[in-house]
Amino acid sequence: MYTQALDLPDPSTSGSGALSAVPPGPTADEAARQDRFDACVDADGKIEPRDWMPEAYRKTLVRQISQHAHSEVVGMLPEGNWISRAPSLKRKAILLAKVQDEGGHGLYLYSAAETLGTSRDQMVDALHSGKAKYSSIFNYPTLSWADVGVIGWLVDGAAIMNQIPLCRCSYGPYARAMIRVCKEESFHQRQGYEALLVMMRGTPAQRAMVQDAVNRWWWKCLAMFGPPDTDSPHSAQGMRWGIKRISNDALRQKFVDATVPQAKVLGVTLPDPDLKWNEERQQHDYGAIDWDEFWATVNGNGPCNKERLATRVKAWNDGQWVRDAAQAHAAKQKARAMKEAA
Ligand code: FAQ
Repeated sequence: MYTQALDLPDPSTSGSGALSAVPPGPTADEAARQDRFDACVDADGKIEPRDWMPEAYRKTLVRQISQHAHSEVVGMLPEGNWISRAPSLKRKAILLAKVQDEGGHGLYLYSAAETLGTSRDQMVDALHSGKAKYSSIFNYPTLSWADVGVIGWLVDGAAIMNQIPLCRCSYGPYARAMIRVCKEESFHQRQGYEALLVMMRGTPAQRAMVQDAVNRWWWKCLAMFGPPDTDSPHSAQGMRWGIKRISNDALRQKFVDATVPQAKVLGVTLPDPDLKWNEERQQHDYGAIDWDEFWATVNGNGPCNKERLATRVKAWNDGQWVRDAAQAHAAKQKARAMKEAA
């Protein structure tokens, strides 16, 4: 009855529907495809849409790229709020161009994600139903004109720091989209910094407005890089696959080190009493980030989450007639072309 014998019949091969205790190993073909994929990633090559890739790699990319696309699209809202109140025609033209660029980034990124087999409609549905994430940073209000400058300087600055390494991402369409995105983000960062320099040369009230905006945005920008490496479930695998090139904490540190001298030139104080140069590390030390607040915001309970999502859903519903008209036009053209070809 109780036996250690090795000659019992294998239930996976004997009898229909029998379960195997051990899942079948990869076939020789599957193993060879995996080896080719690993070798390409190890050699810093590019994986293209028609190449074989592990399902988990595909899933990770769709998650990250679609979240990134949603961030660009939702990210139009906080600054869009100031287009009609820009202080001059020049600032209005710059802001309009910047906000349009962000919309364009969203579109490149949705297209990159579509090459992985997920449709734009599926991604938009996931955003509107609250299943898909977008960057925490866009759930805070823009209270004054200085917020627009600070978003350019700090939010776009943080975005560039995170996105430059993505130009070397192992997935070709994402990497190529990021090259153009980074060039445009660089203009965004400069226009924000320049707008703040002008305000800092202005009246005491303008200077106070800039400092207040910096105080409100600084910590949120540090959190934008994602949880500490020790609490980041996707980092190790993302780095192994060459999707992520630099860890969340390392990017955050680079951002702090790059921003401190810029704040000095601008004449603002970064709101962190623990921020100081560490001679030994040759980097700045900085204070503790409020991760409870970050997670509350990521999980839908930040100050503007509900408003942002409601605005996007309304814009989508209001635009239904445009999509219907475009589809009717395309169907008419197709029918005409078929008639002519017949
Ligand atoms: N907000 O294990 P990790 C911009 C989530 S574009 C919300 O570290 P991963 C341009 C993360 O998704 C800004 N959620 O994850 C602009 C994951 O959740 P899940 C957007 C966050 O993927 C400027 C969980 O936490 N940029 O600003 C955030 O390895 C001005 C665990 O995290 C991108 O999306 C966050 N901040 O690393 C537009 C860049 N951080 O999926 C308009 C591409 C983490 O398990 C105006 N994305 N989470 O449910 C990335 O580089 C990565 O996805 C990270 C996260 C670094 C964001």
